[in-house]
Amino acid sequence: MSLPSETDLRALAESAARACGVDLSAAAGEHVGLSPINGLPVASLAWSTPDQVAAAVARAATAYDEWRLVPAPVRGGVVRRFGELLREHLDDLATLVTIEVGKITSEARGEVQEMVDICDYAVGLSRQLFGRTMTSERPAHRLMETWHPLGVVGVISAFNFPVAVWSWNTAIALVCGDPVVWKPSEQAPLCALASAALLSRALDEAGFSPDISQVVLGDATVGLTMVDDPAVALVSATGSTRMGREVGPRVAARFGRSLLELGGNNAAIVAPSADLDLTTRGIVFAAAGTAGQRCTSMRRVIAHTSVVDAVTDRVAAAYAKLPIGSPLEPGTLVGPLVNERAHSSYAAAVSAAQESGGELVVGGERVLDAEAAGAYYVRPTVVRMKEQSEVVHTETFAPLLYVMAYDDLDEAIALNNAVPQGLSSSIFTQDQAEAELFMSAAGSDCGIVNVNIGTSGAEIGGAFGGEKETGGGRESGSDAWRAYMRRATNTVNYSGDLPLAQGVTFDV
Ligand code: UN1
Repeated sequence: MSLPSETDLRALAESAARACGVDLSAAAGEHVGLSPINGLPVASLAWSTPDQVAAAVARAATAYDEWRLVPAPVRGGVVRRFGELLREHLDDLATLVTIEVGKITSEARGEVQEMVDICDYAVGLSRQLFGRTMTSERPAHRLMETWHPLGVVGVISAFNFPVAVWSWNTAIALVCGDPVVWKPSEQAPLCALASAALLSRALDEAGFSPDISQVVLGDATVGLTMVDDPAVALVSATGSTRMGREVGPRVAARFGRSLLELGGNNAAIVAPSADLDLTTRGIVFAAAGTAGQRCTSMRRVIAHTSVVDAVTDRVAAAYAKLPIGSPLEPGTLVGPLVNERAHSSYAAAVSAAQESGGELVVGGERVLDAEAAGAYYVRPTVVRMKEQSEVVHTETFAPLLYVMAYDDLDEAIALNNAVPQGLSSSIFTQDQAEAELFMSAAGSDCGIVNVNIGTSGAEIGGAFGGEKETGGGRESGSDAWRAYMRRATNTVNYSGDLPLAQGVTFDV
């Protein structure tokens, strides 16, 4: 299978970006982005200076003064138009996702579909930003809460979902009345400029300020400028636990709000009653899909001793047949790792696993390096572990799956929960009591707990996020919108008298 040339990829990227309305000459600069597909340059763009970041935040703060007063359903109208533009440009954006981060076409299209879906969700939400009314302890009093816009939202997103994660934050933030400043991954500036160009168009058509949605490009220093800016009310950051350890305390130090979506180390328990066909398919998509580069990717299988050999054999057989190669080719299921660093971490983890007693079952090697020395394709890998050693406690962002055995379910749940991360988890079982136990307070400690599906591929309707070193934030559906608003508790007295709460008397 041949990899595309630099000229071909550049031309494809430029035409997709232009179709979305990006002015490439205005964005040009000295920072060269490489496509993971062939390891070659795809675009050279200018990065924002700290002053430009501060200016963008200041403009967003000014825009907030007006945007917060626009009725929420009218704000929803802008998001609805954005969703229409995304539908129209779904293939353009998906092409950019494939070129800049290496996702296979189906997954890249799925990512843009997720943007469309969150827009639909946010439009409905724009008429449902409601608070509660509580019973007051005093006569002729009303106690209620009102939700108001919060302020400027700073979004820091990662390479692996270069557009969807921004859209979850942005669609919700916009209907909540908050302008957004986005610092995308350095790996995916064209994806960001193209998505933001579509949103700018929707804002412009409705006569709203372009400052309601802005993009600042650059590395961590650009993100940290936003993190430290007191005008940024909420910092929503997706990335490594290391990044979150830096961002969380800095935002907290200025009493800002943060929403952190950090590492995962997601396991599936395979019980004796599991349907092994379904289980195998679930494991292979979750562990090898997206070349193991989702924060929800499956990294561990904890299988009952009665089925562990069968599961390992089936997964290994499926892995041996997985088509690896250019994500632009229709049949490919496994694209490249994002860069050389990702490959080094993968190679180091494979060695460490073997050194700690692991047996390499399938994979472990780099492929297509003869064709493109700067592109990092690996064969999805399974290592059978005797125990959950240190390397298994670490998130390696690659298609590397550890398989372990268990005897009783409590032991399996303890293994599931023994890692520092707490994002996603699943159990494959036909036994309802086991499924219920796994979802109960005595079960998985993760933010996502699934039954008979893998760990990845969450729908937008639920709250997305996890516990412990995953950071605790929740984005997307359910009541995650509340993080983007501030709550006011209102007590209204229509009694004509002044009874005090808690029966206090204070006669003057
Ligand atoms: C991520 O990897 O950062 O559940 C987000 C999923 C996707 C989102 C993953 N909907 O796999």
